[in-house]
Order: sequence, then C-alpha cells, then structure tokens
Amino acid sequence: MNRKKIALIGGGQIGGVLAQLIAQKELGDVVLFDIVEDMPQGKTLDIAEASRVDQFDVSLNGTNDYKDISGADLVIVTAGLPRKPGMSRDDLLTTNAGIMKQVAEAVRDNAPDSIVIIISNPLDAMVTLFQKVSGFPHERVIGQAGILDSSRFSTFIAWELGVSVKDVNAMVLGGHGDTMVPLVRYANVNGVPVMEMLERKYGDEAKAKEVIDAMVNRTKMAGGEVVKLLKTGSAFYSPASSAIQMAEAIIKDEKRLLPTCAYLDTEYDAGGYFVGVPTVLGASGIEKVVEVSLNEEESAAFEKSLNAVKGLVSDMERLGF
Ligand code: TXD
Repeated sequence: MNRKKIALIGGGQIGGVLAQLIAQKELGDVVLFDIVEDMPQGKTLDIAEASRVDQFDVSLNGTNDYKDISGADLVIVTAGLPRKPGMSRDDLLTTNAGIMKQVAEAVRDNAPDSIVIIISNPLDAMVTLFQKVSGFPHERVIGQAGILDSSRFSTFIAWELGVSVKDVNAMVLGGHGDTMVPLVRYANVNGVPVMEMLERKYGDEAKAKEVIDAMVNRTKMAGGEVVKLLKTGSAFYSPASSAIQMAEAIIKDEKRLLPTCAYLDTEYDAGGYFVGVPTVLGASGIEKVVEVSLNEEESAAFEKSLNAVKGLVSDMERLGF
C-alpha cells in the first residue's frame, strides 16, 4: 500500500498529539522532527508501541535530521518558542520568525513538493513568512486557526442551546487574534439560525444579543482562557485535532469547505495577504477561496482583522524578515 509520508516539524505539545492522531487514523507514515535531541525518537517509539492496541500499521520515526523528511507529501509545522515572561511581542516575533525561516528553507530543500500546514504563532505572519522563504505556490501553504476558532465558537453555542455540537455550524474568519470575526449571521443549528433559537429561548432580542456577544468574546479570548488554566504552555489538543481535519481533507481529497488561513489575491479586497477565510481543501491544498457576502458590520470587522494581519507582517518586515 503506498501510504502518504507526513512530516511534523516540531515535536512538542501539539506535535506529539498530531503524531498520535495521524497514527490512530492511519493517515500516513509519520516522521517527527525536532531540534531537541532524542525527544522525537522517544515520542514516536512510545506511540508506535501502542500500535497493537490502537490497531494501526503506519510507521512512526523521530529524527533530529531534516534529511529524514525527504519526499514528504504533507508537512505540519508547530516549531516555535512560546512567549516567556518579560518577552515583548517583537521579541517573540523575531524569535519565531527566525525559526520559521530555518524551517521553510529545510522543507524547501527536503520536501519541495509537499503541502504545508502551519500552526506556529503568530499564525498569519508565520504562514506569510513560510511561503515567502520557501517560494512554494500559495495554494500549498495553509494556516490552521479558523477551524479551531470555529470549533470553539460552535462548542459554546452547543452548550448554550443544549443541542448536539454535531449540528452546529459556525464559522470564524479573519486573523488568529483578538480581531477574529465569528460570523454570527451565518451561525445555525442544522439550518435554524442561532439568533432565532436564542430569541425563542430568552423571549427577548436584547438578551439574545447579550448572550451571543458573550460567546463571541469568549471565542476571541479562548486561547488565553486555556493558557490561564494550564499556566505552562497553550492549548494543544484542539489545535492538533483542527490540523488533522485539514490533513484528512488534503490526503483524502475531500473538497471540504473549511475556514483556513489562505492567500488572498483579489478576494475580500485583501490584495496579497494570508488571512482566515472559507476555503475548499483537497489534494492540491487550497482548491478554492470561497467569498461570502458580508454586511457593513461584518465587512468592517473583517477589514479591521485584515489590517491587524497587515500590521504584524509589516512588523516582521521591519525586523528584517
Ligand atoms: O491553532 C493555532 N494555530 C495555535 C498555534 C493554537 C495553539 C498554539 N499555537 C502555537 O503553536 C504556539 O503558540 C506555538 O507557536 C506552536 C506550537 O505550540 P506547542 O504547544 O506545540 O509548543 P511547544 O510544546 O513549545 O513545541 C514547540 C516545539 C518544541 O518541541 C521545540 O523544541 C521545537 O518546537 N522547536 C523547533 N523545532 C524545529 N526547529 C526549530 N528551530 C525549533 N525551535 C523550537
């Protein structure tokens, strides 16, 4: 059987979960790369030793040598350093941009035909830098954030309405930060508008608005909420699951319509930036950018988020990347 080869660059919290999920779903053979000596080898050996229990036949290998990612079909990047106390935003940007430049060069040299999913923060800037350094076609460099943010929004809606999260459809667009844009108007439960269900639940439009605004705000702050509880590190289960949904759509050529950080040329008047929008994901990566109609308020919110991304990218350029 000609299994896909999936290279994971970064074997930390998210990288380890990615490796295990890929194995359990038998999406492909895994090569887990990290600069920490022997750590990726230990994590992949540990996961592999559960193959009988988890019933998977894919292979897992850990490495500290980029040569071992040679010929990968799909690459998922989590390499980066978390923000340390006293570290400024620019310090973090400089550090992680330096790492991403290194990673992009190594992936370009060892897996030139791969499709790349970026997870590392600051997400929209890291996707931009990876594509710039690697020179890969835009459609083969994709950021993971919108699926996570949309899943968080959907989960909060399901809890509030007491319905199965499986029936909730709610999408978040824009940059992966405080200016992200949960699209309330498009949110529904199997076609029933969420706002209609809230107004019926509370019998009051103002109360329904207050409740949905609270969920929108919780979605925007959800990353920080988990960081505050964990105290060391950030969310890693949900980002990993979100990236696996993208990996599956690409590997199985599913043509899923999913929110991802994608390159926009003329779409959404973005003019050449990577930002979170609805996209169709398939074997060639981003197969289509889906434009949805936005009302005045939504357009203003999207533009504000796009401008935040543009600011981050120009900061990165100011810092020499
Ligand atoms: O959904 C999203 N996009 C975000 C992403 C959600 C949550 C976390 N977000 C970001 O993902 C987070 O802010 C980080 O930038 C990345 C990875 O998060 P993770 O929790 O996995 O970080 P870890 O555990 O610190 O792992 C990072 C690994 C670690 O093992 C380092 O040794 C490795 O990156 N690392 C490197 N690998 C390769 N090459 C270089 N230069 C390198 N430097 C560090």
